[in-house]
Amino acid sequence: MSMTEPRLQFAVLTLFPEAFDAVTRWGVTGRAFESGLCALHVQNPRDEATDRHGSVDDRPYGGGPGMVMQAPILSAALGKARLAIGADAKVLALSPQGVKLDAKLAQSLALESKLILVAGRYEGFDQRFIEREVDLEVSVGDFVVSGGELPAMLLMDAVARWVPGVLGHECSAAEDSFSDGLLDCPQYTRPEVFQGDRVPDVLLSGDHGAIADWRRAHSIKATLDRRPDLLGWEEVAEPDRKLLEKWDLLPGDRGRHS
Ligand code: 9D3
Repeated sequence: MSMTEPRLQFAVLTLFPEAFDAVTRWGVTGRAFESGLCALHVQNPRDEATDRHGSVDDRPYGGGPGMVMQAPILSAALGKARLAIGADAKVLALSPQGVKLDAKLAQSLALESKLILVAGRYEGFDQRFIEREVDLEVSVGDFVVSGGELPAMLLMDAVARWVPGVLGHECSAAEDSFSDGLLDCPQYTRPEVFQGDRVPDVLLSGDHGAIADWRRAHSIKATLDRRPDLLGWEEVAEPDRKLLEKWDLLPGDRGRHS
């Protein structure tokens, strides 16, 4: 029996431990956890409650709606998580006030060997817990969800993909969309004709140079149209400009044929 250290050890503080089966049991991430390349320890703050109701939250000082997760409860749960995976772990809290997760942050977190994620419910965490224990607060975007669990799972997935060996041979994380700053190009598979719509001829041509050009042109076109913020270009420079021209994709160009 070969027992080897996981390359990336996660712990998560959550009131909903079973929710994390979504990451550890299914698909690409499921394989990473089931193979032992990644590992997850779940720690339920409910276990640290001291009253007979199992309370982990209380009303905010100063008044206002909602409840706040209590620092002593979170601290005790974090202590147990540190015992489980190691005191040198980096501690991340999932929070709408955090820095926004992107490919660059996910890639840098994948360089760590131990990460503790704090997923909250209610309105948030006692600030003293954040200041004493949390290294970084992370948001997953400018929209509200009902708790930190889905954001924590999203982060685990995005980070695990950067761990060598997690992706099969299909492709590397570095080849993915966003890593090269471009959206994916359109893709097609059989059948060649679907309800009268044909697959673009170039993709059937066997001309790998032309195919690579077509794909890059369409990636640039999609990014210009939908996510110009990803490009940081004012305009398309050569030789990409020639590619777009070749496939009639220049912006504002209604095409030579119309
Ligand atoms: C910003 C909304 N808050 C204003 C009163 C209340 C609130 C709503 C939902 C506070 C926390 C939450 C739960 N959300 C998260 O824990 C969370 C989150 C999110 O809602 N959006 C984006 N990223 C994240 S990371 C954690």
